[in-house]
Amino acid sequence: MALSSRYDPHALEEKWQKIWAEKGSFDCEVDPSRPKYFLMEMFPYPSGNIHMGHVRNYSIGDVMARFRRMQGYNVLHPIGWDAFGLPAENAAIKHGTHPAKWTYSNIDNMRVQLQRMGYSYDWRREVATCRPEYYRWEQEFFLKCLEKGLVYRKKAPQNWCPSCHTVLANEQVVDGRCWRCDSVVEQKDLTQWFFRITAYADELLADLEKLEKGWPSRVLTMQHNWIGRSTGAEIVFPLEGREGEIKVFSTRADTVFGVTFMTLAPEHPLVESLIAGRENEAEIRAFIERTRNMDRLDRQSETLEKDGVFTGAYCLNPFTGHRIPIWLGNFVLADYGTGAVMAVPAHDQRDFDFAHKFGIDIKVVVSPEGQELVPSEMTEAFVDAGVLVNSGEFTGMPNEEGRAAIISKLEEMGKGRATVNYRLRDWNISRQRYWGAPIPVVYCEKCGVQPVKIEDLPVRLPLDVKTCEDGRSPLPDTPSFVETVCPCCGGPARRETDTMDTFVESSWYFARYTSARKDDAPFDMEALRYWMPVDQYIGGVEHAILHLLYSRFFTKMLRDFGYFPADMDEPFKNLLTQGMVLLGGSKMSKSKGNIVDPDAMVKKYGADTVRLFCLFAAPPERDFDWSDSGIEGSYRFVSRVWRMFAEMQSVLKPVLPCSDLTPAASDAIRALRLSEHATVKKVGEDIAERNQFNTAIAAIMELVNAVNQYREELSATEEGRNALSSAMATVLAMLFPFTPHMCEEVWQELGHADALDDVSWPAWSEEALKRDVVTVVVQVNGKLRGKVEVPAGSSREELEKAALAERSIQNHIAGKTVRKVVVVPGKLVNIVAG
Ligand code: ANZ
Ligand code: ZN
Repeated sequence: MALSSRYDPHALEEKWQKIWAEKGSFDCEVDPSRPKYFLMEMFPYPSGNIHMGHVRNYSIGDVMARFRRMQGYNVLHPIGWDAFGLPAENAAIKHGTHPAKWTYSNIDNMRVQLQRMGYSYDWRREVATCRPEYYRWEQEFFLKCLEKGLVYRKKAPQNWCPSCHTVLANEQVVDGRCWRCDSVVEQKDLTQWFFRITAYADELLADLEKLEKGWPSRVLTMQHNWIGRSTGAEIVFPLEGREGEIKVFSTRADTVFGVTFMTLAPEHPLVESLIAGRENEAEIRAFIERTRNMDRLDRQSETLEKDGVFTGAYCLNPFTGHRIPIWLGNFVLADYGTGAVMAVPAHDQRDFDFAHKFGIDIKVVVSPEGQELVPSEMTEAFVDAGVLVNSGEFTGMPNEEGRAAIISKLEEMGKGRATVNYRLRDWNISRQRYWGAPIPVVYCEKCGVQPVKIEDLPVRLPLDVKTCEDGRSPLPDTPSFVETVCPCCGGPARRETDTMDTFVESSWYFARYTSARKDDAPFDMEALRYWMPVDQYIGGVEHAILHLLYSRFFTKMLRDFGYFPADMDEPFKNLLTQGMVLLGGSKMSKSKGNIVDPDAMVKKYGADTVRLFCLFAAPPERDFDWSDSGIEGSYRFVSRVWRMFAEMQSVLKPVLPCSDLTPAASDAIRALRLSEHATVKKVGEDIAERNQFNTAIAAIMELVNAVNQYREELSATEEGRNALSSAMATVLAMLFPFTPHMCEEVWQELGHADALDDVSWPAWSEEALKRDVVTVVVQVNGKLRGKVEVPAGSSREELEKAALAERSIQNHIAGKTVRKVVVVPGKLVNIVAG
């Protein structure tokens, strides 16, 4: 058969997709005799259609997966569906259908779309998190957590989204707004379930070090700051004239002699008893109301207008016994440290601003070396290091040293201790919505909160409910779900009707891929040992904190429960965060109407071209603008390669890539072979070491040009035809991860018995990369001053560099300025210097 001269992607793409599926080309099994490579992209939310962001994400992943497979790795490349969640519920309500129906039909549609892209997934491992076979295990993990005290119930002010009718984790509040719908988030007192992620704060922080080689540094920084470990001391201030004390957390125990007031968060538990019966009680209460309704982030902001009110009560400095007025302040967070701050206006800018506004004393206790600070002349707090002054027995010490001494003394006095604080909060996982995994507990009037028995899992989410117009969960009004019996006393009990945050499902799905169909346990230990950790994870940087932190937490927790191997500390060895696909410089979105539909593009150009363009347009981490001329260009390139094969088919033999290694008979053969091997080396390194798919493609394009350049000359001889055949086979092999369908078709048409799918990544040879050496003379101002040996064919830049680096030449130009360098390639370099 002959290749038709016109490239027509559609029939051939479908043909190869079918062949791969029938062959099970991408199915994999545990095989200890082979090295493994576990590669995955963040799984999609089944919104209904794939968008260009997905296509880019999965195309990057597919190139890496196919490349590793060609390198001989046993590759696990799975896909699944992040299928629970609010958007499904909202969309189903809007379209008058059931979230389950909506979700499953979207999955069916998107599965076809992904298959049409030719991605090399092991579809047998597909997971959908809304299936009871999946979330059953999550309920088991929850029960395990309950047993170990790693999940607990707590009543606390929560972020409440009035439009989504549910609480949000702190991570889901962005600039005071709901991450989903952008509504302003309110504070509401609710009893909720929390995962004790803070129990792992130290390990989550320390293990970031293990990820330094494989994760982008900005993601590591974000996680670092999110955990926010800070070392300091807890210091006790007794109340004046009554029982009780105020504990503060301070990173600056060295400034304890400079405390001139105390600031409590309005939510602090002592507040009620401090203000009851004061003459300005009403004013104080108004302030409390005002502040409680403020956004949490605003309260932390540096530019916040400081506000506060004096309670009328006093506490005592543990060292001096001085009376310290107790204020309430809007900048003190209730849930950080102890919710109380010892205020040192001389050395903390917020306290300084506050003291100024309310006319409170300023007392200097740290002084810059050899200088005296006068409070009335200070325009801002002095926050640098210095020497302690006005600090009793500690006066004269450098402040850092003084801090340690003061903490020791506090411990001795029983008035404090060294402590560590974290910015990280426990993870609230209760959601007051329907479309999620039920939390497996029941409430019994006699026995209280009772875990569902493990053998009674899964607690199935009932599907025969009608979702409410306003988004309220129908579960509390579904007696068949709610009414149950207590696992402890057998009496009547009510089920928990909150469901779990969907981030719980995505915190362990990667591991489930290793044993997706196992039904008697969540994971197969042998499979976990072989496949984990994920060697390469690819997804959007918007998940830098939430999903990645939760997944790291789950990995450590499941390890400690014995579900994961004892040495499995981190789930994702390498992380690539891909940029966005924009249109006209802005994010594609339905509401803006600037969507490029992948289906339409595939219909027009074929999947290979779409894949190629997504990878060629930019390095993967950068955003890029979708452009019609760009995808046209990619289509032209694929067509050109096709046409070249069609035209050269009669001279090409079905040989393997990099197979022509007989002594070169001509310069042209040598040059083409050099190009071929150098390209293999570069492309391999670009993909494996640098994730630079765009430059890899550019290098392949250059090799195609080189073939074109020598094609006529080499077609004339047997040796020449061997060289051409090898170079063209190499082009196909290297393009295969990018445009697999076209490459398979051509490969087959060239007469190969084996599919390209079974061919190894080409191996370049050192021998072929050797270039002949030529001698070039070097002149300085027209006089012969030396010679350099350089590889034949060196560029002007290479020659200039070699000439200037030559010892004898350096002597001649020492002390002079090089004004110009004239290069005659292969012959001469003249340096003009004076
Ligand atoms: C006295 C002091 C003097 C402080 C000084 C700082 C400078 P990081 O590093 O973020 O941990 N603080 C403690 N709890 C707080 C809360 N709930 N809301 C607002 N601020 C709080 O910051 C710790 C410092 O933040 C603590 O050290 C405390 O002020 C304040 F010259 O104590 B410091
Ligand atoms: Zn009971």
